[in-house]
Amino acid sequence: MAAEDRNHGVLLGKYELGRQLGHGTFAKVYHARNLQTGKSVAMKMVGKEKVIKVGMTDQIQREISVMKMVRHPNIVELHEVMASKSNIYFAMELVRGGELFSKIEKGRLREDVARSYFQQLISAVDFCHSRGVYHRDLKPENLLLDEEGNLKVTDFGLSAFSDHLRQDGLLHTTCGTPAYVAPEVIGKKGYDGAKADIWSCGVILYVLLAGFLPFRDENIIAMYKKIYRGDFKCPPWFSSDARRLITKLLDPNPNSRITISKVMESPWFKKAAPRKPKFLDEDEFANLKGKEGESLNAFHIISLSEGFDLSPLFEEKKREEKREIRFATMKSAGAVVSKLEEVAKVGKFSVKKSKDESSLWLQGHENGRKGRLGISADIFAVTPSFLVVEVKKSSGDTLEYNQFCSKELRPALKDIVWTSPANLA
Ligand code: ISQ
Repeated sequence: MAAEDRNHGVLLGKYELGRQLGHGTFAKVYHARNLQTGKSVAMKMVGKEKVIKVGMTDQIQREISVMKMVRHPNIVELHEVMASKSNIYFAMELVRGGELFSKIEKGRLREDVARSYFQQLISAVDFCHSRGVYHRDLKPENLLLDEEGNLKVTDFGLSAFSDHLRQDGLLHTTCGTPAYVAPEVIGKKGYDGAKADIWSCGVILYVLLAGFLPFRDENIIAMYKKIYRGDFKCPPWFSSDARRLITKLLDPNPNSRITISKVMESPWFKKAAPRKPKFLDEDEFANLKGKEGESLNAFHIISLSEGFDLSPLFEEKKREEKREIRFATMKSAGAVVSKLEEVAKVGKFSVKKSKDESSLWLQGHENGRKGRLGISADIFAVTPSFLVVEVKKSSGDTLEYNQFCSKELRPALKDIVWTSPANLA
């Protein structure tokens, strides 16, 4: 960091600089705090002398100004760009979940998980391309995760400061390989930024699904040759839809390479996400337990749930008093949803689901004593394989609700309710 830009650790009179978050060959990223707003940012610093691509083209300048104006949930926001005599500074949204690729270090991703990240990546890329902004250097380091696990692409429109192509005409990459770079980008001055981004998305998708790169060779020249020829093989675990899509993305001819809109229409991309249960956050844990301040673990939840003690399911007296059914299950969220849908069909209820399918609303078709009966069900994941389901009356008559519970719901739930081994003994 150039000393003249700082005064008592305060950058350009505005940002208090903190620890370094990361660095590439040409850029360093620091944690920084805006002293006027108190907000934390990620401050990317690029030494001017290192940016050999001097005389930024109008195109790049325009792209940077576009990036300062746009917002997208999967794009790291660019708050402002500043410059001193020797450095350029980019104040960006701080993303706290680390790099996506740290997940792959632990092994390849399941196809549905990879799809979710790829859909977010394509959404970000499509958004920028539609505004005339290209990345040109999509690679693992540019794919971050926020605290909720959402993908955030960084450095869109900042290709003038990217590591791979400099004015000396040589290819520079952070890890010394051109692994993510489209064949037409290597050694060529003019190329279509949109097409190059789509290629890189193809490499990224391959890596997510395989856990390794599509073009691998210890010899860098041999690797270039593979990239030029589009010479790769899909591992046997790739589905045929995934293979088809990757083959279209990794087409070495940019003119015949698939377009973003066609990617979005592809069967692999469009496949619906599996049903995802809610994970309990701290407040929900506290609410479920009903006692603030007391720590709650899986055993508390189990003991709270009716699954632990099946008597509420069968004892007439308790059943009538209770308006809420809570049970534990080791079945998948999908199996719970299917079971509830089945019960709804028998009881002539219509069903609405939240987008993530962790909540269901059942509504009776007929007007009862107090209007239509409404029932809500929420699925919570205590662990990925251990769920707690809460079923409650949301509208209508309690007696009608209790009758529905005893005649239809409870008998149907018997198949999926988890019973503690202690209860079975
Ligand atoms: C935002 N948050 C954390 C790290 C980052 C690295 C590079 C660019 C933006 C970032």
